[in-house]
Amino acid sequence: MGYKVAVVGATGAVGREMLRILAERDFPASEVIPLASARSAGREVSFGDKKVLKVQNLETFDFKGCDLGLFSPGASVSKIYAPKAAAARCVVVDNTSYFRMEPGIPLVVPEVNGAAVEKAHRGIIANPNCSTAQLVLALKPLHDLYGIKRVVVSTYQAVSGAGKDAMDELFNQTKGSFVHDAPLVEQFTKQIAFNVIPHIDRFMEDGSTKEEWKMAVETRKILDPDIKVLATCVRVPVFIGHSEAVSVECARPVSVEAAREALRNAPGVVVQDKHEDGGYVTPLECVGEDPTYISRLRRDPTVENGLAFWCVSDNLRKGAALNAVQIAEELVARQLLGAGSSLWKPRERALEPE
Ligand code: A2P
Ligand code: 11C
Repeated sequence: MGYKVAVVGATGAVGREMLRILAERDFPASEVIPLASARSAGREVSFGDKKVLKVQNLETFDFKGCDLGLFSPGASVSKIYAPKAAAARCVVVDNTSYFRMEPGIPLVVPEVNGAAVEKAHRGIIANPNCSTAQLVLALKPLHDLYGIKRVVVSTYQAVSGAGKDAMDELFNQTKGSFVHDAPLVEQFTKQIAFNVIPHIDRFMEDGSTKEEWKMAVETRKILDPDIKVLATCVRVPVFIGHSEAVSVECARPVSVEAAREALRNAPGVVVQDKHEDGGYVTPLECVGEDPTYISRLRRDPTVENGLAFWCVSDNLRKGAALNAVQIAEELVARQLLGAGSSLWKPRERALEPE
């Protein structure tokens, strides 16, 4: 039995990774259809090592007969096409921010709240922001152990989070600097090469940015509505791999050793934390890797019951494409994918308590 899978945004940084991961994990697909804008129709993209697929135009594509749509074409595009796909009974896993905070749309990191896929009455499941996905993976075992009350996190986010054009901008500015070219600034608000920019996504009324807001509200939706989160999100001149310096304040007394053990046993998490030169993970080392790496775990002595750590993950994988494919695998495991799926009995399911 195989599923017909559409990958929307297949020529983008995340879409290409979705194709790679579907092939790598041998997802039970009978057919994979890459979709992008009319600009890319007819272009070829790789699917695994051996296959090449022709990109089709999303605008004219009919989702009827598709079982699964993995979407990463930007929020304004998902807004229009994800509901169209779901109306054709194609379950959408959407990587954009558009549906995440809507009631009735599950926001899922399978290792943390996989069962939430059962509540996808509307046929759309949201994938969290990349910086949230790796954070909640690390927070979950600590929350189970000690009850997290408050999180303070500073991020160091790779340019690939902003897409393929942003990666080109870092490359061109870096290259250009050696021949004294004036930097072309289009994708970011300032030069990103040899710089850091404390601004991701648009500004909110309270002076925070939408990226910082997303980290707070998404963490609460996935993990616990009572956790307070203060985030400062910063773009750094790294191509792939988001890093986060995290401090948590817990309700109960903490032990660094017990926290380390809980993180070691947590799915999707790897602890690499030697107190010596190089005994920690940097973003360059996590590229192409699935886990979220934890290093520099220690007590935060400035608050009662405080812990601090460093957390790194491939933002295109766990932060986006891998998590989306894992959600699809969760649907398969729960027999929620395919024409006969009970996901398409909305009336009965809508009556179930949330
Ligand atoms: P295209 O390459 O045809 O523009 P990234 O996040 O790396 O910038 O990638 C965005 C992805 O979303 C690309 O695959 C891009 O396709 C796709 N995309 C952008 N706008 C549209 C649209 N209007 N319709 C379909 N796909 C789109
Ligand atoms: C970035 N985290 O690094 C963003 C990218 O809400 O899906 C993902 C934006 C989102 O720029």
